[in-house]
Amino acid sequence: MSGISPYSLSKKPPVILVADDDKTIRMLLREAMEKEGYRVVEVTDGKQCLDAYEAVKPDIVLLDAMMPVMDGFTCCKQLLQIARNNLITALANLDTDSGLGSTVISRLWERTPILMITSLNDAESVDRAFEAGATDYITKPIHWAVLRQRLRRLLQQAQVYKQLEAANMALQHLANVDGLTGLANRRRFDNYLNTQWINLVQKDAPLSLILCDIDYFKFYNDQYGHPAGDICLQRVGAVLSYKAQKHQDLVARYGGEEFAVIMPYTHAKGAIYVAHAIQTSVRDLQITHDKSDVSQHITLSMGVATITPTWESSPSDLIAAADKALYKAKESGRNRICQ
Ligand code: GH3
Ligand code: MG
Ligand code: MG
Ligand code: MG
Repeated sequence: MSGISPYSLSKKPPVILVADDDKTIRMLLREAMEKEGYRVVEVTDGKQCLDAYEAVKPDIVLLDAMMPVMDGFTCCKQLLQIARNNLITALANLDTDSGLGSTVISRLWERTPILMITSLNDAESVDRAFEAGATDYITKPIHWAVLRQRLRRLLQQAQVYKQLEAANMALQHLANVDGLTGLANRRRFDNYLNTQWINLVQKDAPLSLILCDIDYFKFYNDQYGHPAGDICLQRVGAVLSYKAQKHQDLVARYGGEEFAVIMPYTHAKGAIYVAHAIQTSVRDLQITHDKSDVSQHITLSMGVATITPTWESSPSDLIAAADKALYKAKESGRNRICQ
C-alpha cells in the first residue's frame, strides 16, 4: 500500500534525520520516507548527527547503533542532552515561576523522538538503547510497513506534545498578564517579587519598588467615560514599560489605576531617576484631565522604596514602605515622587 502521502499537499513536510553508515540502507530509507511525503536529511555517523540536529531541527531522528566516530547509543544520549538544554534555556526566559513542573520538563524533549534502527537484536542492546533515551527501537532487516506505521505514530505523538506545550504557554500568558494593559498582573507581580527577593538575599544586592497611582482617576472616568479611562490606563502602562527598560525590571498593573515597577539590583538613586523619567513621559502624553486638582492633565503620584533583602525581612516590608511613600505623595499634594 502506498496511496497519496498525507503530507504531499502540506507546505512543511516533517523532516527525518537519518544517521547510518550504510549507504544502501540510507538510500532505501530515503526512498521509503520520501514516499510518505517526508523530507530526509542523511548523515553517516553520530557526530554528524549531533551537528545536523542543531542545524536541521528534525521532527524525528532515525539512528543506527553501530557507526564510526560516534555510535548510536552515545549519540542518542547527547541528542537528549541538547534537547533538554534547549528546553531549559527556553524556560529560563519564562522565569522560574512559569508553572511548568519538572515532570513536564523531563518529558517535553520527546517532541523530537529518536527511533533506533539496528541489526543488534539482543536484549542488552535493546536495554542500552532505551536507557540512552531512545523513543522506540526496530531491528534490521527493516520491516517497512512496521517502520512506516511507527513513524506515523511517533509524529502524531510529537505533534500532541507540541500542541500541549503551546497550550501551556498560552495558559501561562493568560495567568500572568493583565488583559487591559498587557502588563504583568498582580499574580505575576507577587511571584516575581518573591523570586527576586530570594535571589537578592543571596546576592546581597538592593531591590527597589515604585508604586504609581493615577491622580483623581475617578473624576477622569466620570468626566470622559470608562472606555476613555481604559485607554488612559493603556497609555500610562505603555510609558511605564518603556521607561523601566532594564532586563530584570518588571512593570505590573498592581490594582485598578495603580502600577508597580520592581527593579532588582537598583539603588534608591536609580529608582528615583526612573520615577522622574516616568513622571516626565506621562506629563508629555498630555492627556487632558479637566477635573484634576493638580494639573489639567493626567498625573501620577509615586512612592519609591529600596531595601536590601534579608531572610529576616520580607517582600511585604518593601511594599509597605513604597505604599507609605505613595500615601505621603498623595497627602502632600499629588503629582509628585516621595521616598
Ligand atoms: P487619587 O488621586 O486619590 O488616587 O484619586 P482617584 O480618583 O484616582 O482614586 P480612587 O481610588 O478613588 O479611584 C480610582 C478609580 O480608578 C476608580 C475606578 O473606577 C478607576 N478604575 C479602576 N480600574 C479601572 C479600569 O480598569 N478602567 C477604568 N476606566 N477605570 C478604572
Ligand atoms: Mg551501522
Ligand atoms: Mg488608587
Ligand atoms: Mg488614583
